[in-house]
Amino acid sequence: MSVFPKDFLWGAATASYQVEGAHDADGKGLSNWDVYSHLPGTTYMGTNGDVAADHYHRFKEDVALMAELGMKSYRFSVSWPRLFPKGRGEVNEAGVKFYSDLIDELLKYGIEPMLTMYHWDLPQALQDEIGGWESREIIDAFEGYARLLYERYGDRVKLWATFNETIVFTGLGYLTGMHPPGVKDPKRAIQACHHVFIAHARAVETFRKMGVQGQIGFVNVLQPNDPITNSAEDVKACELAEACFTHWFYDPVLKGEYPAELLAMAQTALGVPVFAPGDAELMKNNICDFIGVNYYKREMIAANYDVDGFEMNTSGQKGSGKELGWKGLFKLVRNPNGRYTDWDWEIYPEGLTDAIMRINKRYGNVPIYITENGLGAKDPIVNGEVLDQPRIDYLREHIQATGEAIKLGADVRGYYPWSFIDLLSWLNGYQKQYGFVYIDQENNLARKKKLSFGWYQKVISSNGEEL
Ligand code: BGP
Repeated sequence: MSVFPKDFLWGAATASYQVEGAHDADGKGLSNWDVYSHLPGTTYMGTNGDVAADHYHRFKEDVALMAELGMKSYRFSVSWPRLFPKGRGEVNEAGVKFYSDLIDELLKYGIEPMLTMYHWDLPQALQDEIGGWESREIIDAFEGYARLLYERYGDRVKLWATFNETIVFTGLGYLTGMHPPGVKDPKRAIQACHHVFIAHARAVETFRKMGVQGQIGFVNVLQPNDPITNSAEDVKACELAEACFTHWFYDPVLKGEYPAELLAMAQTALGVPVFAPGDAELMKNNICDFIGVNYYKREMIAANYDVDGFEMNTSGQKGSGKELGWKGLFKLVRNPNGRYTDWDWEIYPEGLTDAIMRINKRYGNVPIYITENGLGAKDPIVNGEVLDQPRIDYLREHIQATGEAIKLGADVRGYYPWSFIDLLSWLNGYQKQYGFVYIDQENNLARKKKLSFGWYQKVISSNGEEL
């Protein structure tokens, strides 16, 4: 018998900027990514999401493929500037209609929509006019956006996630400078991140006040950190990494507060986050209904006496990734015994069981959805067929790892591989593929099912028994 519950949501995920294209169609405003990706030197070979998979124009064809795959649920995100071209104020009805039609199309096939409100594409107007996430004004703007989503889609969408991977868009946006707005300042990063938690709490509060039927959660990446040796220094460095990367992002939404020790450290050293009156109560009173976990890899951690910097492998040249970290605190190092992808991400399925069980241990038996998991690879094409066997192997092992956590008692309710279709990888271009469906860039973006498509179809129809 399958370890997966009868109503387990087998799904797949995408995000607006990475899949939709149509970046200026039908009254959409520009997002921060529309602007940033056009600046020289920001992305791999200057790739951008202007056209992407053109899902905006082809969503019916794509949803038909989802239905053929047997998907029970589809996780997508809404582009805020498609609905509010300036981030607030005037609503773009054509944008509202696009997601309304998408939701109807999904429901027509019995596919449960999971809607992510913010997967990194901020209206550029909010960056220019108020300073984006650094301004408290954004909290009201986000709440207004959330309210519109509840009003227009609340009758049909039952699964809601406010934010995707806050660590990435605030960390890369304000600390390492690799995402928009390209700032490198820990103090500004921590305060921007605080505004995200408050915007989240406000959106949850409004959701409940408006009586929207369904569940609302938050999506985080989880990279379990393990010390590279058992030495006291490495273990201590690893505990700090776990607090910074994991507890800082999960505690506020699942416990309604920051981890106390780290909060004291940040406030003493940098004077942030600054709380406004009411912030602490708002966080405390608006704990999530569920948590979405994105899992790709784990990180090995060592004490750090030398490395200060963040150079990533964005080319897919295996081994070109460098050690990265903060001098004096910790660094991320390579596991000499590990299996790695071409982008130097460790393939470690047991880490997914660990990730789930670490959440279970710290926060109790909270409902969990695996909202992303997948292998980025340059897929081989043989006689016109996309033979992505490594993806099948990766997903099989990770589905098994999810099953292990369920056996251990975790309440995992769904699994959404990243990604349904090939799409733009933010910094790595189109050559880092994740999809079950291939996009032929040479042939008018024609869709083609990969080997993994037929495989995942069986996984779903057997409720995870046939792997
Ligand atoms: C997550 C993001 C996704 C997706 C994925 C793969 O962090 O939520 O949007 O991009 O990672 O990452 P990448 O595209 O960098 O390989």
